[in-house]
Amino acid sequence: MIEALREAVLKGDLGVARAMTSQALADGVSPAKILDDTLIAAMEIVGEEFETGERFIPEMLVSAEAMKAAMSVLRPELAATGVPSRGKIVIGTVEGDLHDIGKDLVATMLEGAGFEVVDLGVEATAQQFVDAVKEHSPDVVGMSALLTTTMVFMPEVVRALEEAGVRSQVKIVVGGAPVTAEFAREIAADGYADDAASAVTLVKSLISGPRT
Ligand code: B1M
Repeated sequence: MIEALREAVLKGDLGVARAMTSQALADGVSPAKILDDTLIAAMEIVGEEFETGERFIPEMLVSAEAMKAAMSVLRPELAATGVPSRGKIVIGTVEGDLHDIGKDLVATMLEGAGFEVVDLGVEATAQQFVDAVKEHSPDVVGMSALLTTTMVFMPEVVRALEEAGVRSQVKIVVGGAPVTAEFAREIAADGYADDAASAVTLVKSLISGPRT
């Protein structure tokens, strides 16, 4: 089952990916195992094949769509319902960056942990982050970047929040494959998370703990 689902994502077969995810859940496979051992594992392979020239953008895209199809089945299992709000987070993938699977996963896990999430989608500009902070008064701003060429927009968002006079009202959390804890410190973010589960732990600790 796990192998077949991974294959479906690799081949970009949306229908099979959706059906296999439902079947795996019905068979009692945990949502975390489906996510880590099949979906994320498949995207790792997709990335490696892209790097070695075995796969091109359209094939990378169909795999991403298949992962999203599987996620549409998995999402309700990952997100708990009826949990009172623990806080609010504005999240987005930064300017110039179209990668949203990881950001969506972080958003889903945060929702599952009881946070209210305002999702700015992809290619969110610094101004959009500022406007969203003014409009929604979140506790946390989360930025995702998957490209070395777009992570440079993260400090721009930090600067824009400072210039708009709202930086001190929020904690800033960053993540995404090329982002590191060191980079987060350099740009004066409040924290970095490696994956969706640690993003939830980080956000919880930032909201309950004192501002550093
Ligand atoms: Co792109 N791509 N891509 N791509 N793509 C990567 C990122 C790449 C590493 C592939 C490779 O070369 N091996 C490479 C980046 C190289 C670099 O800069 N270092 C790359 C490239 C080069 C590109 C293009 C430039 C290709 C081109 O056009 N020549 C182009 C850029 C487009 C753009 O954004 N402007 C491009 C396009 C695309 C597609 C559109 C085809 C598609 C994205 C579809 C979509 O997202 N809707 C795509 C895909 C699918 C990938 C790979 C294969 C998979 C990404 C993914 O979804 N991973 C990726 C290779 C790889 O990552 N192995 C690759 C699964 C996801 C669950 O993980 O997003 O890392 P991830 O999220 C994790 C953590 O990072 C973390 O938690 C998540 C869950 O665990 N996290 C956070 C993420 N955000 C967080 C925020 C947080 C905290 C944690 O706090 C707020």
